[in-house]
Amino acid sequence: MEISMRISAVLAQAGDRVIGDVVAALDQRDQAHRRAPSQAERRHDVEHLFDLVRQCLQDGRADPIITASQQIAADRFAAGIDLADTQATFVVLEDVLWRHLSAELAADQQLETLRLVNTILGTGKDALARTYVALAQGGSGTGPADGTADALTGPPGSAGPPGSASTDGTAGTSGTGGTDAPVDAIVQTAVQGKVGIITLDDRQKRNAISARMANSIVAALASLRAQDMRTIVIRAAAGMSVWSSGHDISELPQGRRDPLGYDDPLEGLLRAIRTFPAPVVAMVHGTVWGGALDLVLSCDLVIADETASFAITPANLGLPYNTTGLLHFVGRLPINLIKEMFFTAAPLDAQKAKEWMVVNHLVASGELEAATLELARIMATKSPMAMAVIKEQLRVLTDYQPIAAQVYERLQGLRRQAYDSSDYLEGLRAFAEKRQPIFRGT
Ligand code: KGA
Repeated sequence: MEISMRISAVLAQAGDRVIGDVVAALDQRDQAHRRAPSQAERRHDVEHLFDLVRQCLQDGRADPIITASQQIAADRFAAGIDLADTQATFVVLEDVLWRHLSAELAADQQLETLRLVNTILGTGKDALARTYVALAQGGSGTGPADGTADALTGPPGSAGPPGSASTDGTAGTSGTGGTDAPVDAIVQTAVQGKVGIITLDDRQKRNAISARMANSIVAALASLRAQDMRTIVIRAAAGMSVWSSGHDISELPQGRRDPLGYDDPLEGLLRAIRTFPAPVVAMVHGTVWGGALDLVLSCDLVIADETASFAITPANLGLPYNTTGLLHFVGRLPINLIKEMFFTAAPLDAQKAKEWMVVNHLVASGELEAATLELARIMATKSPMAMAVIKEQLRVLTDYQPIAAQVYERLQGLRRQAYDSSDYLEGLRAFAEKRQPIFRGT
């Protein structure tokens, strides 16, 4: 690995110049392009990729760039950005890195350097493309994302067997075995017969729904759909006492922008679940907070155990919940319960949740998994076409709320006053500072 250390040393010095050159080249490329990211976003992307190359060199493995590329692909795919645009950063960085390195290194080191850089970025591009293809064209996208331990010792682009890239920034596993996720995967997929299982596993943040988490779940759904899964189960990783802490509060806009606009990743996730053409079951062990309750209610069925509780907490943050989100609640629960839950932000315990029909079935902890999988298995044997169309009919019927443009705009205006207020900023600040908010109504 001597050459890797030498390259790393050169890169440690050249970081700013390399990143600047890549950003400039991409800017130029995008001048005539329909949709260019901002300078800050571009710089952030290039820095991220540059750091990944350095990490791979340091570790002597391509795993970091594979995992990250799968995540990048899942995020970009979900955002509707095409593969060529996403690959451009890899291609330009490869070119600029090579120019910088070849100017710094002795002639006898250049061939090996070229091979290493090409292998790392080629492996990343490969994972990117496989993930896009699997998402877009229904490839299986399953299989562990590792198997690449020797990636830097093989020929460029050789890392990983065909089909090894997962489609969701995670590692998917076919069959009944456990998941085989990369170390930092926060969403895992597994398959049992015709039932696809999506596991949320970001313990550090209590499964907060960050953009990364939301996009990974959307990608996991697309991947499981491509594998013709007939029922999906969404669950938290075993041993977690929080099912999900809701929208990642650190990613909410700091005022002057709709915190739950149409393009918010959580909103995209809710739409993906609601329009998924097969039943989606929430299997709930632990507490559910804020937007995660919207997610649970967006699932077709909810099965919970006695540890489950459900809270909707925008009043703790001073956040004006979006109209579409409120409609989800209105379509599902009695209005007096909705009001109590929104106005108190207090968790509804499992027993009450059963009484109010928030959950379909309340079962003992020890039976939760088996009961959920059995119900999912039964649904997976039924006519997929009938179920898909019934689900869509029910969605359209329950979402159907004709509302005059003027009325909607008035509601948006009221919401805007709330998210432009000091109270909203106070709510966010108080959460970050781990204290109670002091709301002044201004
Ligand atoms: N977003 C971002 N970070 C979060 C988070 C969230 N929703 N929830 C928890 N975290 C972070 C928290 O800041 C801490 O970070 C870490 O996760 C562990 O949390 O380690 P750090 O850097 O300090 P904590 O609080 O120590 O864990 P806990 O004692 O086990 O308590 C778990 C709960 C879930 C009870 C607690 O974290 C909590 O109250 N979280 C916020 C729940 C909530 O109100 N969510 C609503 C989010 O808003 C939302 O969805 C919308 C759209 N809404 O309400 O309208």
